[in-house]
Amino acid sequence: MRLLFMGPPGAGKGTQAMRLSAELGVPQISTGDIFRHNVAEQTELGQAAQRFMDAGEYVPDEVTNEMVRARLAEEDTRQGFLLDGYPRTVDQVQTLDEILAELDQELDAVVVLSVDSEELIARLLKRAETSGRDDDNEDVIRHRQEVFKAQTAPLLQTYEQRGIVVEVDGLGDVDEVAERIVGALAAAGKS
Ligand code: B4P
Repeated sequence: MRLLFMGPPGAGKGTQAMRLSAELGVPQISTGDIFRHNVAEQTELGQAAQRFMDAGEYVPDEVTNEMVRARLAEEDTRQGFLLDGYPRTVDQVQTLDEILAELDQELDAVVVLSVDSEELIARLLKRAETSGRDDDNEDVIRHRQEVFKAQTAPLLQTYEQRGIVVEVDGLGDVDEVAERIVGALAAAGKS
């Protein structure tokens, strides 16, 4: 199974991708988590990413694409993967297409989680109480929503045209949303 998880910040991508990857036995590849790990370890990649993340901006495509290319070349992705938070720009969509063509692989589905924006902001403000993330403060949270609307939401059309989008209502408790995702994938003949 090769899946993408897309949706605005706070929609539950990371939360749901972690659960589903354990169920399917394929790795979850979260670009946000990889960046945060590198920031914590103060690697060169982390230094390149940090100021963009702190400002709620996307890390430049060339940095992000190179990181994903290297990750998808690893052996554990042969049987499938779940990409969480990538691609987020037109350039990243093109690069992912190239990477998958080189690997002779295709995406099975793009899971899109939809949640209204006030709920998204409330969730991220709640997470801010404990996360310690520099991008979990109200101004940056609102900016991240704008960046998503401008740069990432339009990409959904590309995948819709390919007929692989599975849209799921992300409102409700985590178990409920997880059940909906499994049900929607099955209904689309993707499991
Ligand atoms: P991410 O780590 O992807 O952060 P995010 O969009 O905020 O989503 P996240 O996965 O954390 O939140 P989730 O919706 O699961 O990106 C962070 C930054 O990294 C970006 O701003 C950018 O700078 C950089 N970056 C990452 N990928 C990039 C790329 N491809 N290109 C360029 N830059 C990139 O959950 C949010 C909260 O909601 C959690 O607290 C969770 O517990 C809660 N929640 C989840 N489901 C819920 C539910 N059903 N009910 C209530 N709460 C719920």
